[in-house]
Amino acid sequence: MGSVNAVASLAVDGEIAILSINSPPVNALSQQVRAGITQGMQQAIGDAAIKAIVLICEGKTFIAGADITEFGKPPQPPSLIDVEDSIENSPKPVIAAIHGTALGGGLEVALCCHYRVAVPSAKCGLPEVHLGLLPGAGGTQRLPRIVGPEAALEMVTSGKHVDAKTALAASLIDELVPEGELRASAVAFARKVLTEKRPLKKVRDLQDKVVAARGKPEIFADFRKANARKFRGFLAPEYNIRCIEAAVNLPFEAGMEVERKLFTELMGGVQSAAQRYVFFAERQVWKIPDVPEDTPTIPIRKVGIIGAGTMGGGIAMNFANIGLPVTLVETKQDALERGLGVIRKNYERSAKGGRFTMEDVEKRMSLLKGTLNPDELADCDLVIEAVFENMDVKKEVFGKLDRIVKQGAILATNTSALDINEIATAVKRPEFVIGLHFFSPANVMRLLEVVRAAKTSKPVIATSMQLAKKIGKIAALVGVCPGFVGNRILYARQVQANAMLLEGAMPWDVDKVIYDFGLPMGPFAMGDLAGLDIGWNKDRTSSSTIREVLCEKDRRGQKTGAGFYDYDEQRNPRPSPVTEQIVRDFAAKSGNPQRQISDAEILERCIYAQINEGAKILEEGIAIRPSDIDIVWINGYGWPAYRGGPMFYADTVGLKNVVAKLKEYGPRLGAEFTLSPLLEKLAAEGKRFQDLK
Ligand code: 3H9
Repeated sequence: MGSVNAVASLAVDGEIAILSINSPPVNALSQQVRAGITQGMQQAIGDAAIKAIVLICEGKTFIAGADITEFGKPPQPPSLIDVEDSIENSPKPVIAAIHGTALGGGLEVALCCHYRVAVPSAKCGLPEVHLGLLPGAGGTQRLPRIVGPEAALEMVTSGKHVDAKTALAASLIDELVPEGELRASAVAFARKVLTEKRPLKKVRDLQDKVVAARGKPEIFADFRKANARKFRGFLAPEYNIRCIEAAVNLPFEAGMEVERKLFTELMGGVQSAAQRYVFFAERQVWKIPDVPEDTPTIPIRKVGIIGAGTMGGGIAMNFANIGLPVTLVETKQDALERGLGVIRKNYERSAKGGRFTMEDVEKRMSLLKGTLNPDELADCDLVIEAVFENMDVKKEVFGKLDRIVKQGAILATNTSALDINEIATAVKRPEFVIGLHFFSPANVMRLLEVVRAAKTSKPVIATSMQLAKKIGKIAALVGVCPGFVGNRILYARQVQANAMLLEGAMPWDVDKVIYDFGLPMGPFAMGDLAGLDIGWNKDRTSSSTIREVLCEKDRRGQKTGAGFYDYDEQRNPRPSPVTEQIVRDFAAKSGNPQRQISDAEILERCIYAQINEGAKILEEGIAIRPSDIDIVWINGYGWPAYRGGPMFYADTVGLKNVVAKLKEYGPRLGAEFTLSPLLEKLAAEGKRFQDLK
């Protein structure tokens, strides 16, 4: 025995063969891995001295799934099903030895083994749904047979990883073995199977749990109903549910047929293509061409935050969550107390929801120190300013920080709009100035725009990206421009949405189209949520826009019970006759001919204007790559992952079609609108954004 192929090897321990896979980074089931397993199985089965086989992986994880990079390419034998057959039909018991993560095809392979052991830190999951897929190698048929249809429904539609203890309780694994002793323990387990003459247990033959659910369609109906909002627009969750239904109602082979058919359909569809693209985009986004991975970073042991309002407080929570001490500075005692009170309430709500214990609440609160004295920021390694959005105020704060905070510390601003290059002129160390644009609520939203100013140093960028990862954010590095990437593109949409109100559309007409496209809400509902009075000044208001008039009537959004919409006690929106009249008055004054605007026009003008702005952002080098823009819009604005982000969506529509439509709408797009030369060029060349390398 010895090496089977480049990624698989066989070792022998007495009468036990150990088939070991070593294919970094995650032992994905590439053609070589599949071949390695089938050949290794053949060898072990063919050797009369071998009585049982342990399947184990080297490196940081058990098999983490099919090799996603092979999707869409012609299939190479052996298939994953062949691999599974070689294991499941083995006349000798096969034991999966799991560490790290057994995911997707990896767990499906493990489910074909006769027994499974795992270390306590291991996790199991079927995350295919995140790729717009379903487990296509028997996972939907075997999992419910072992854990029951309810638990299976939850696992396949959420894609969540289950920890080893839970997996043991659900019979998904047979035994927990000590950390660091997986191989020896798995061999010992195999010996036990032999000495106790345990049967070759095949999950596919288990019947009890699926039979018990037969004739109970309410299991599925209730599940669909309970998750309707979460699954809205996505195909894969529904297809996963249908497969579990098939597992309950059909014999194994017939269920496999259903799985195969639905898997093939999903794999060929645009949703899965989009979600697979997002998978890689989420990993690309961390890679910065001129800031290599080995760039030195600045140790961050203590964080300072100026401003304990909604933003500052939310930002502070991120750091306390990972055990970093935070000093929060306010100008007034009551504002400080209010800020800390809100943080405590948020934490307590999470504790009540079962996310962590009350003890954790106290631990986190004890890391937060409030003060009115900015001198206490002196020894912080990172200070984030989250004060009022005003250039003079920000510059004054930075000037002060420059005098107070130790050399070598990062000075960050949470501005969402202001020119960070100008802010950096207020300090003598502009290379330490960076933008950390958190999205509200900052303790919840996953996106962080890391804004690189002209003089920001590479270690400051590398540290910010690393820290973002530590606090569980997804960070996109962007450059300085008004609104950066996210809000600049949002603004481009808003211009079109506002214009259409003057041409005959109502706010709810526009919002409905955007909602139906898959975003959580349209531009006007979003305005109501954020507050229409952001940037509004009651002393200088001049009834010059619909929004101003709404504010003047104290319709300042959800918080006042009315904005573009009227809201009931539960904050459910209703189209408002007051708004309708205001819109009609403005439309009449505009002199525009009023017309019925089609849903297609609403969608195209809103979304194509965004795409055009995204192209300009790329031209100007504000974003590194199109997929970074998509990451911003998926994680900061709820763009549906099944449409892959605005730039990916543009590729699916065809850039030629996008340009043609923008030209067709012409003057309607407004005086401010200009077509992006990059977009026009790519369209003329028949290329996609994805072709930009
Ligand atoms: C499936 O199994 C379908 C079957 O049901 C049916 C088939 C018929 N393939 O995430 P990381 C790369 S679908 C190829 O940064 P971590 C990744 O791109 C699959 N490549 O590490 C990255 O490359 P790079 C179901 C993969 O430690 C590198 O590995 N399985 C795959 O933070 C490191 O990744 C899944 O969906 C793959 N399957 O997290 C699991 N996975 O360095 C997907 C990763 O060049 N994977 N890469 O950027 C994960 O969730 C995480 O990677 C994991 C490790 C938790 C395993």
